Amino acid sequence: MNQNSLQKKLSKLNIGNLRYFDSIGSTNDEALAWAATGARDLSIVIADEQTQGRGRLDRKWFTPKGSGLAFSLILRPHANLRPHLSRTVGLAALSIAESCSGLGLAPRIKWPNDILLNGKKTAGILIETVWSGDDVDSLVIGMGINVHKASVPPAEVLQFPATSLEDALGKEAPAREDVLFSVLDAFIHWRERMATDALIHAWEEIIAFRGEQVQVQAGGEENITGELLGLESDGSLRLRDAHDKSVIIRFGDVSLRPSA
Ligand code: BT5
Repeated sequence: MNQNSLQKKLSKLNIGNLRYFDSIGSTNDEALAWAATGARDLSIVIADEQTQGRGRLDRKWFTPKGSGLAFSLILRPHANLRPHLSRTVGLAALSIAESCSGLGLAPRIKWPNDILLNGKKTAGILIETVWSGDDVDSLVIGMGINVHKASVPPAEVLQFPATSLEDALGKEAPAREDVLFSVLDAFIHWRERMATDALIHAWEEIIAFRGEQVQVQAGGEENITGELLGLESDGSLRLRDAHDKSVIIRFGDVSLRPSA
């Protein structure tokens, strides 16, 4: 993977500019700085290795050399998409999921930002915002995808089991450039439909643990528990609690509720 091979591979897609790094701290940091100085819509920062890759809440994201995909996409939302920006994580998750489906795999989206294969995390998404006063100037959508086996961190550093495309396929994974192409292709397709119900339906259709009892760590002291019903039109999660009441959750980490 290098600047030339990537540019050639992506030349058929309507993207902005591309910056490739052999090694970087975090592609999101580079993309945030670039967005703040006027990067074009759909510009991409991509790296072979990240030394300070980040997840949400400053958790670590591992991207060892030569094995995974780590990139950040800069989104400059048109006025018509601004009311729907809370759907961005679904747009990104669906794009990765569709790329996995295209390989014959059966992905699930663990709300809000994890893509699972065989119940294990294969990809994560981190969205950060560049503000202009009170308005969103641009969004940076960081995506980390485990492609080859070597991209999967050791089990002892993880709270949730992880896998790679190669593990899930049980054979050699496609080249990382090819995976990137199919994710971006799906992203461009779904961005056109970001304001439609179709996006929410497609996202909800592959949501993990639907109809099951889950617990959500949403930042408070107590976990929220209930049956996972589906999504609201803004992408929030809807549960039914033990008192048969609907509970709407905007941020958190979902897991299956351990049986008593
Ligand atoms: C995420 O956060 O899953 C968001 C990951 C986003 C990574 C991309 S890579 C390109 C861009 N540049 C960045 O610096 N970041 C973005 P969260 O849901 O908070 O999950 C983080 C947790 O996932 C960690 O605490 C680990 O337990 C686990 N983890 C770390 N690396 C992993 C990997 N390669 N595969 C699976 N799980 C991993």
